[in-house]
Amino acid sequence: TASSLAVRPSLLEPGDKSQPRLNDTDTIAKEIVEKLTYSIGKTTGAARLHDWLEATTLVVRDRVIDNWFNSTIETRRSQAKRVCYLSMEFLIGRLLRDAISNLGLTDPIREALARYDVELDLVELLEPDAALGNGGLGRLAACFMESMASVGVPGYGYGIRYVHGFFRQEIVDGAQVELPETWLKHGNPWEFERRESSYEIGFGGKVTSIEEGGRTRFVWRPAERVLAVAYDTPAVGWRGAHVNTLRLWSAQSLDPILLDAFNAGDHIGALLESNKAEAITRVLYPADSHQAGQELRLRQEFFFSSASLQDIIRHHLAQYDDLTNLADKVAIQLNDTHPAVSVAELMRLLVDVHGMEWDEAWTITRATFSYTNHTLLPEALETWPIHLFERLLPRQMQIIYQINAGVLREATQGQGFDDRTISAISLIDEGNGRRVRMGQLAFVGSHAVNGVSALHTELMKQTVFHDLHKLYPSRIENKTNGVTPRRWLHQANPGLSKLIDETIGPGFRDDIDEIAKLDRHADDAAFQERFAAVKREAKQRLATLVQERLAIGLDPAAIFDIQVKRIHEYKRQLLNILETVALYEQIRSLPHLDWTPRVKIFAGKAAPSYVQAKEIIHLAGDVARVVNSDPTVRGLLKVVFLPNYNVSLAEIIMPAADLSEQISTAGLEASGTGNMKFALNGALTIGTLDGANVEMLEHIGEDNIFIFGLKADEVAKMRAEGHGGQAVINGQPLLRSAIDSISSGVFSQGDPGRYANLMNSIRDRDWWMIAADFRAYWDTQRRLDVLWKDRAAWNAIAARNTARMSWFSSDRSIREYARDIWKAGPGA
Ligand code: B1N
Repeated sequence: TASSLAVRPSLLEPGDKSQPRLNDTDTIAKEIVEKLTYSIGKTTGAARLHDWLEATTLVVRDRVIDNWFNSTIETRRSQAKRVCYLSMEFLIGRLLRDAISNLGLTDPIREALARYDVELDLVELLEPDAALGNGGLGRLAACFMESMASVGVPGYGYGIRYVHGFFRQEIVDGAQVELPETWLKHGNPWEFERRESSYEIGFGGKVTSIEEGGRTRFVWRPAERVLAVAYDTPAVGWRGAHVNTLRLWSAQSLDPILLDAFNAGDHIGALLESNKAEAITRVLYPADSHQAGQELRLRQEFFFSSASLQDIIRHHLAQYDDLTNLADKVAIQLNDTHPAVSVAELMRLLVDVHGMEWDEAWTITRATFSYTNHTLLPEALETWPIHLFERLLPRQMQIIYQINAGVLREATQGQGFDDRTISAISLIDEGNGRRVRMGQLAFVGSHAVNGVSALHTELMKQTVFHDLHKLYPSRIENKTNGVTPRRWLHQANPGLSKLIDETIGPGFRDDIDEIAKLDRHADDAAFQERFAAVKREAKQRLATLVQERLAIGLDPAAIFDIQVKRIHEYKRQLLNILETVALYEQIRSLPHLDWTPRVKIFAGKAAPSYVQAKEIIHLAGDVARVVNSDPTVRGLLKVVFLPNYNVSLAEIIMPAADLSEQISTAGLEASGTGNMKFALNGALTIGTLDGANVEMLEHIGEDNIFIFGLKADEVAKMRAEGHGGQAVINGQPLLRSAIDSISSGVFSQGDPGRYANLMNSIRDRDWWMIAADFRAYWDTQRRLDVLWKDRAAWNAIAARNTARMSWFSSDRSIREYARDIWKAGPGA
């Protein structure tokens, strides 16, 4: 049984830790050369840049490992509660700079490499991005890992080690092309395979029952079994004080080859089984806010959920030899419903495998789990056809029925709910060909359910979880998202960090709330100039990148107006493009006016099967080509679509923005986190009252953020009343002309029908309120044009944005989760 296992994963005894290392330049230089020589087999003369990267990484890694052991030993010794963050996605990006910076090694490493004429910045650029996520949800998980380590919460991330992360985007003839990402091609020095931590994961088969001492025991005999093997990556917190573990599961076949088939000469057939097993962790599904309904996706979800739970239970038993105190020692956070099958699987492990009574297991399960909802979009809410679920996970399906019976009993007997309410609460959707509702499962299996911004949490109560909220009125709470200031300020924007150091002292690096002291300097002319100089340097860096990659010249004196995020209709890149076209036409017809020069920058990936999103990318590129090559706009307007948006590109873009576009249809963006990164780096926000924008308005103040457009309740009302776009368009010549130009092929010569569907969708249903919000958006942009001319006023607002964003640190988010939901971490 698990408790008799001799292996205690990653737990060392206190005597095993090594001596602290010296961090002076001489020591570091010596160690780098040693690694180069003995681990890589190169002389300093023969070493290429990638060899220096590897040697440097190994030297940094040694120091990370020292701290990692200390953290692990301390958590075990103090019997501290562990937080397990189960997430299908961790959008990490590069790790070297993060580790160097958090360990305070930037100067000695830079100097040590310089002795060999090697530039640290160039070395860092060679590291591939770990892109094991789609967008905000995955990046949030990565920020949370860093913040848990920085705040001192014993955190364990659990996820999937995808061989191919998020696809690489190329633009070919204006259209998005998806290419496989091969981040592991040259190995990954940050991960450690833990062969001793592997678990069998079953699929399919049959459930039998046996009578045992007056009790029915269910036994699941899966038809297929796959091995989950752990790979651990350390997550270093600020100043390296605490290092947590990200444990990612890789699928392996239990019998890599079928020997019979192999010996019979069927070499291909012999390998089929292993291919099928390993397919589970081959590739990340590239759909953001959209359910991927494939069987393989459900396999992925169960695979990593079951492996993580088996690991958590084994670890717990090794330390406490008792499962009744599981919820006191472990908190498990479900990052959206992707790991929601965990609720059924933990019940199975407790009841079927460890012999616990159902009621006790259910109490422990609820006390252990909590669930974060990240979207209200109906097309993103996960449901699985019963027949598929049952075929793949027959015992978990039985358990879900049993859980459902208990919940519905509570609702009818306890509360006297009517039939409509009961069917809304049920874990089984009887309406659409019988499906399991993963949101309901996660909700009932958790003691706390949270939304990711105040508005989103309120809307959750009113919409998706309206009826469950009536049954469990104290379960839903809000935890507004945050971003880590280490990556998104200190590392991404060293120029600004240095200016802040020099203005208010370095205290903000340990306590981000100190950044509020900048507020006093926002109206100081000398400070404004320095703030603007930092911004200009960042803009110049981005301009250089755009010149190199796209051969488009940008003038850093123009407003850098940036919208970067996944391409989605509700995020309304199309509204931005229409305003761009309208502006273009106005500049051409009224050339004598004093136009404010602007650069419109777009980046983001479309899900491969999302037709409209791909058309929007195509349109952005088409508009860019026409505008940029039109001499009559005289550089007053430039349009750029930067391919392959990822974490590393974001680190260059965030510091370079003057204006941040957060213009989703109100009520649809759960939170947003790019909005926070931009504002922290001194961009002004033009945005709707949506997601965390609402709270940004409260913190930054209404004079320092540019809010426009319909509010969430107005959108809902207009949709219900059957709003259409044509009437609005008829009353707005600028919008009408922009739509007509696009429709008539001005931007797609030779293919005038290219954007017919996109434009007709605005004329007809205007589901995303693009026509409805156009006028307010246009007017707000023109107000910003005027403001730009008053450089002092603009710079003061920009500085106040930086000064007032500390609440949006993911440290604050994590402290709230730790205090209110997990009851873990320092002080718990
Ligand atoms: O999660 C982010 C929020 O800041 C964003 O507003 C929200 O859109 C994003 C299915 C999702 N919601 N749902 C997803 C991702 C992958 C997938 O397969 C849904 N992503 C979000 C962090 O809270």
